[in-house]
Amino acid sequence: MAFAKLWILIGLFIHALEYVPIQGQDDKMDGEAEEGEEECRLLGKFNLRGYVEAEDAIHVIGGMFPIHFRTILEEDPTSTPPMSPLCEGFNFRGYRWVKAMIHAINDINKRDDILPNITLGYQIYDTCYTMSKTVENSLAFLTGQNETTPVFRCSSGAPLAAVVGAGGSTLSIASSRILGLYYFPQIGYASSSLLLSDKYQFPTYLRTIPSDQVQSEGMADLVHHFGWKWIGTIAADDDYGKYGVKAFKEKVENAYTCIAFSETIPKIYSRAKILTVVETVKLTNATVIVVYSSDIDFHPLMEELIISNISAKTWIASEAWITSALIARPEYFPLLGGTIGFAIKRGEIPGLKEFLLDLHPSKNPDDDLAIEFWQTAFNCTWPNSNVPYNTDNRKNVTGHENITDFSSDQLCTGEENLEDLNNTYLDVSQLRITYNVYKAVFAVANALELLRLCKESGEAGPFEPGNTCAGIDDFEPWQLMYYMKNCMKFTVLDEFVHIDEKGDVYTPYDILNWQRNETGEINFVKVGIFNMTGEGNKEFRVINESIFWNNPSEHPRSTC
Ligand code: TCR
Repeated sequence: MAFAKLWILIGLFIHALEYVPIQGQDDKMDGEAEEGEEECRLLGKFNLRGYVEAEDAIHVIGGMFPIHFRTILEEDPTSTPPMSPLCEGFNFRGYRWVKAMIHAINDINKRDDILPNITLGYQIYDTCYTMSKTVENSLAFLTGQNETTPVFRCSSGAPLAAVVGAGGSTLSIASSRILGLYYFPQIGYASSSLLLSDKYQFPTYLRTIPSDQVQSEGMADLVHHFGWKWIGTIAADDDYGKYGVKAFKEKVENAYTCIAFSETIPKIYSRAKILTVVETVKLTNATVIVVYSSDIDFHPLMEELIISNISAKTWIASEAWITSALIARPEYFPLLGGTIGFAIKRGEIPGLKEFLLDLHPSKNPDDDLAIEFWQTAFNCTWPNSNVPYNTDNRKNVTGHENITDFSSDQLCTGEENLEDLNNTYLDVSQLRITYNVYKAVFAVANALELLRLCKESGEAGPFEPGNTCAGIDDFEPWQLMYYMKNCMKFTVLDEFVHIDEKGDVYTPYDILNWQRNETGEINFVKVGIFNMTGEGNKEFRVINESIFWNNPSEHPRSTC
């Protein structure tokens, strides 16, 4: 036990030393030779870099994912140089998204009908679900880390083609403001805020998830369909929650339908603020409540709602929590049973399950994420590893002021079996955002392929002067952006994908309802669909009889 802890402490120490400050250019200006200059150095520890064995040109696709839930909040030091914060709280779902990106890249590399003889690599950063890390990551992508002026490639010389990410809308907005300055292509897989459709502000942002304009319209149609008149709203305090609810209100309010209350869930945990939301929910006579939030932000409120024994409400879920394993727990069913919500299109990714299972810490001793995954999943400590295990530094949440170290006394044996794990990482039954990640990688590959074919075809190209083409080994980000903006029609896994000139897609939503099966688990039962096209044509269908209601009066009457 003591032994295991010692390793963890040493690990933490090494961890701190390994940080390469972004302000570290001063040294460089003095003309000092940089150690490992040829190598792409990465900020922080939990970053991935992969170059698949390459004979020809390598193009790198950047990625940003929430592999951890948060950074460790610390007082700003004023007597020491600023350091990038450490992250904690391993996010199995985010890690699955990372794996889906790598799997997509491997699939493209295996094919010879797309980018033949060109090998794609990846450079993936952990956003830790925070703004500061995301901004840091975006700068690292642009500067290749060591230089102040963007070079669009890491210092190994491999060109960075585009960035996939960055998870939540607020993070994508922050990174897109930086990447957009240099006309650097970015494609999101989960950021659905309507703000991102504004091409004046975000000229180089595209996405594989529909804008929340569509979802909010669907929610309003749902409310009108059931004739509910008195609706409460709860939003996460970010660009997803706030703008999602704003659009919903604009669409739902009419002579018959009114908003009973509008609450926000704080971004930084505050029990006092959460309790005011609970109080509002308790006192309101609205029986229908819309929650626009990610599961991560909604969870602390959920915990308090459960304690206060609120029941007989119908919850309308936004896409980010409707199928979340963090929220869809049997113990929450008394409160949340009967929830109705919108889920983006589901997909199957051949070979993903096998790829997810193909993970073992002993495969690569430098793969810190694999070690952290193993330790967290199996509640053990990997022998001789430096990887900190599941520490929780949050203040107030756990009631502890100090670092809580949950390191396990148990050493991992390596014999633990992934297939025994009942964990969201391996659950491939609801691939929605994961599927979007896969599509996003293909969108980039498709643009690269068009850029490559331009020269090959010998025909006139789109670039001035002289209608030229760009070369696949030597192009500027804005040239790739030309293809990402104008030519985003392609097929992935037999699905036709069209990303329009605003960077938006229109894919249908499933309307899901939470019901319990015989074994007490929650099933997401499809009770309808909502589909809207770019031209505003829409289709809304709900099968009333197949819905399970939480209210004693079955189909609730939410009246004033
Ligand atoms: N858009 C949210 C983030 C988000 C998400 C999710 C996060 C969505 N769906 C699923 C985790 C899991 C939808 C945003 O911020 O735009």
